[in-house]
Amino acid sequence: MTWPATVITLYPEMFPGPLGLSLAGRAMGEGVWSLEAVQLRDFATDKHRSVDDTPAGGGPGMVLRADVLAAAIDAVRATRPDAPVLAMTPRGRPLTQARVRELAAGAGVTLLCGRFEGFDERIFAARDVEEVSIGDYVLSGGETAALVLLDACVRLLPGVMGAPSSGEQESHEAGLLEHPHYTRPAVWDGRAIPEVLRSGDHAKIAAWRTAEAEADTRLRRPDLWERYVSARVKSPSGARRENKDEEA
Ligand code: 6GU
Repeated sequence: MTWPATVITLYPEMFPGPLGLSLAGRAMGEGVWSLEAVQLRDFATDKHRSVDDTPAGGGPGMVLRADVLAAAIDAVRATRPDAPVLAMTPRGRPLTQARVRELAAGAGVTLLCGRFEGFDERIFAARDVEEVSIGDYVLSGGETAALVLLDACVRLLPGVMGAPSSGEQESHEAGLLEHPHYTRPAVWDGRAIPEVLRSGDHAKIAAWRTAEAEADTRLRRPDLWERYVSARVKSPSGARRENKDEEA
């Protein structure tokens, strides 16, 4: 079954872009997912095919027209009724690995890419559209954010990642940053690979990796650490390990 992605954009030439290469590109060739870029301008109704207008109340830039956006959304929804519609905007809810997992397990996605100052707010009252941000910085348009979201989803589709289990230990899947990695040579630049990784003791290695992941998360991402610790306290399986943590 193909996971269908549709992107509504003023720059359809930006797609598939990097997603036509590597893992995602191969998966697309195999029919695991599909990508259709739809030109927003095709839904303009006036003779100048305008998609934007000046902001009400004044100010810089231009705003995408709600009527044009609605026509594009309705047209795509007619062919992809089960795919959620997401608008890429720095005003949106921050994208998380949990949401990515849900989207990848669903019926595909329809992504709306903004340019200029943004969308006429009335589109969000008139249509079922989820506003999504990929971080606290401003991009020149939603297209690169759409590529990010699609990359994160596509790699989770069945058969896309080389080893099916390699996703389970990685950063953010368990609410922690992933442990650090090493490979040969055993000594490089006078620096040796941590001895435990050469011990062959798999239980000891697993314990070391968990400890490193926890230490790095606490240091680098106190926000994630806070959530991880409070989730552990609440879950019965984590209660024992939580006591150990309090002693340290
Ligand atoms: Cl989703 N879109 C745009 N235009 N800028 C962003 C963003 C999205 N997320 C962070 N900055």
